[in-house]
Amino acid sequence: MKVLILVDVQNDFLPGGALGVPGGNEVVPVANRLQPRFGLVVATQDWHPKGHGSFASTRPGRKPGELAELGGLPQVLWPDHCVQGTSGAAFAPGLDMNRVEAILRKGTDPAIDSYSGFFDNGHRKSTGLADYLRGRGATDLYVMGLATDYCVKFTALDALQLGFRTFLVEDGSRGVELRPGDVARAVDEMRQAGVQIVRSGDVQTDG
Ligand code: VGL
Ligand code: ZN
Repeated sequence: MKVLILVDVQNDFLPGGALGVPGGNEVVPVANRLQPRFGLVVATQDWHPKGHGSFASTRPGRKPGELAELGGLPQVLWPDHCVQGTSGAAFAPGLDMNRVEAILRKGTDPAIDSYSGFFDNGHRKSTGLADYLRGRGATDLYVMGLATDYCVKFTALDALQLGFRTFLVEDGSRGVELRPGDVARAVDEMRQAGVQIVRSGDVQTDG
């Protein structure tokens, strides 16, 4: 069975948002168009407590974009974003949520970040998403959303490692591009690992 995973299509990742991704709004119509072609649609939601350890604001003198450490791992510092219960953490306006059967919230532990929908960045705790998907008979996972160079990439790489046939919907994803070329490098990394890079127009209806 084919599953569509919508990664972090949230207000704070839209242009003008706290962690605005260029062109981030453009993934919404792609997500809406694709959903009817899938047997199951799930969404991840970046969902940080106030004062999350990834926020530059928690470290005097440090700025967003700088590199630091969190939970013993290298950590990019971000602007405050996707704080639980705020409008910035809400799903993008116009994103059809009616067919979304499960919403997986991540990044809730202040002491470690969680880019992937499957594990925290240290692969210490599972979110339970893989077991849920297996229970539903998932075989092929199509990953798209925000941001290509962070949460989309790590979700796709984990999916592959977990044994799912994994696809990146490239035109349904946009990246932060902290450094120029980050998106192209992320796509290359996924391709080299075995993720199949596809366009939304080429995705066939399931079954
Ligand atoms: C993300 C940075 C921080 C993402 C989430 O959704 O790609 N990026 N938190
Ligand atoms: Zn985050």
